[in-house]
Amino acid sequence: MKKLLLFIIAITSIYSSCDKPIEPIDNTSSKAKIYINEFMAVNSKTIKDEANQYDDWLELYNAADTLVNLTGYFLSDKLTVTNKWKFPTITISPKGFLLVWCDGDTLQGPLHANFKITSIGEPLVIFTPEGKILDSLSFGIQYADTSFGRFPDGTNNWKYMPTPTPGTANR
Ligand SMILES: [Ca+2]
Ligand SMILES: [Ca+2]
Repeated sequence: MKKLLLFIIAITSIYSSCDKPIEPIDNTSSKAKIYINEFMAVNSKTIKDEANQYDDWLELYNAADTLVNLTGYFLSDKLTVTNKWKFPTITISPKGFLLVWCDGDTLQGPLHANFKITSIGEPLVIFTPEGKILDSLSFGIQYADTSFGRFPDGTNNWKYMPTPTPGTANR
């Protein structure tokens, strides 16, 4: 009986030590609060990428209080294609923003996706490495140099934004 009790105590302590987080990186799909927060499908004069081009872009927002590791996650413009563009090795800080160029110019830098955002509307999706949807939206017609975004950041309230804020809080 005593041996059994000791065994149970040993097992319990092993399990509880496994539960302790090693570092504050939250990349489990159930806990991660990463949102497609703002995007622009027709950029003619708003912001240039590293190659001096006015290209489509989207902004991600981490609504959580923990750093999130996006390595191995995917962005897609099709609900049926879970592995369209793979994020590079990258994290997004608590309450932080991340700008991804959607220009098809994958050789221009690590944050250039292999698809563009159509101005007539389509889905945009973040997939987990396991192919589960982390965030998605479907949008309608988009207008030049007006972004479409959540306000306040990370909420379900979407609006056209005549004053785009790529990489910073929406307004
Ligand atoms: Ca480009
Ligand atoms: Ca923004």
